[in-house]
Amino acid sequence: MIIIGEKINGSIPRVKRAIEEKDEVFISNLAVRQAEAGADYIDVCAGTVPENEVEALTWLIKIVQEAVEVPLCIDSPNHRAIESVFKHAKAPGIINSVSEEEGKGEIIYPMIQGTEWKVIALTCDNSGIPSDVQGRVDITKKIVEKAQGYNITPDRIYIDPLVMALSTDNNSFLKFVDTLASIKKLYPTISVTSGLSNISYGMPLRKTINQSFLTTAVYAGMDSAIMDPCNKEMMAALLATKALLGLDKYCRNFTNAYRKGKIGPAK
Ligand code: THG
Repeated sequence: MIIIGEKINGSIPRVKRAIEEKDEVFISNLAVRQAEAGADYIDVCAGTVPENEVEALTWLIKIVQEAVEVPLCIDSPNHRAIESVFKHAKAPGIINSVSEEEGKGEIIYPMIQGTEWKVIALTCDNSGIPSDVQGRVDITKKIVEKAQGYNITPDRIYIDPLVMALSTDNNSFLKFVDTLASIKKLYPTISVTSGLSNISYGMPLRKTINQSFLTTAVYAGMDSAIMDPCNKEMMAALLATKALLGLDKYCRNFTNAYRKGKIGPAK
């Protein structure tokens, strides 16, 4: 299970302020805490500031790399911004994200061709996000074919099937699981990832729903999540699920995480 730590995101008010005030200590603490909690990648997202997104992302990348060895996940809806900051990354990480929207792949894929960078690909195109399973599978095929043209193999691709809110589509999760199964049948070495919070939009007890989404999606074969690794209850649920699935010999990982205080009930 690959954990992408989500906490350095300019859409979170406290992080937005830290970016505006160039608060290095605050950002570097977020990086260290997520690395210690078990993040495999540290997501960096400047958030809602298109005018100075490149400047903000460049600064975030610098601070995170000074603080931790964990590789970056460079998060922007703007492929031109990703292209501008890419040179500042010292080690291969993940580009978040590409999609079948016009022109994106043509910038992102050549940039990571011949490197060890991985890429998150969203199942959307210029017409938006298909609500049905087949539409998402069709976009995945186009993504894999286009990436193949730049020698980027499926094992470097994380598909994000963009789970919809359960409150607006009651079959949202079931469609996610179907999409995941179809994609993996077609491309056994591909990975599937997702953010956890879209599923619970518009509902009460969002964290409970997010946690149920995480554990059932892992059972269904999800390989990665963009999540808060410092949320000890969420991490406990994740490690418990791995143990239940026979992926934790003698439950050692679970027990050690508990002893080290990394997992536990909500405080
Ligand atoms: N897919 C991809 N990238 C993404 C998303 C996705 N990037 C952005 C977003 N979705 C994932 N990132 C966040 C970051 C923060 C929060 C939610 C999603 C958030 N954080 C709360 C906070 O820090 O205050 C609380 C988190 C918690 O305790 O669990 O809400 O879907 N490819």
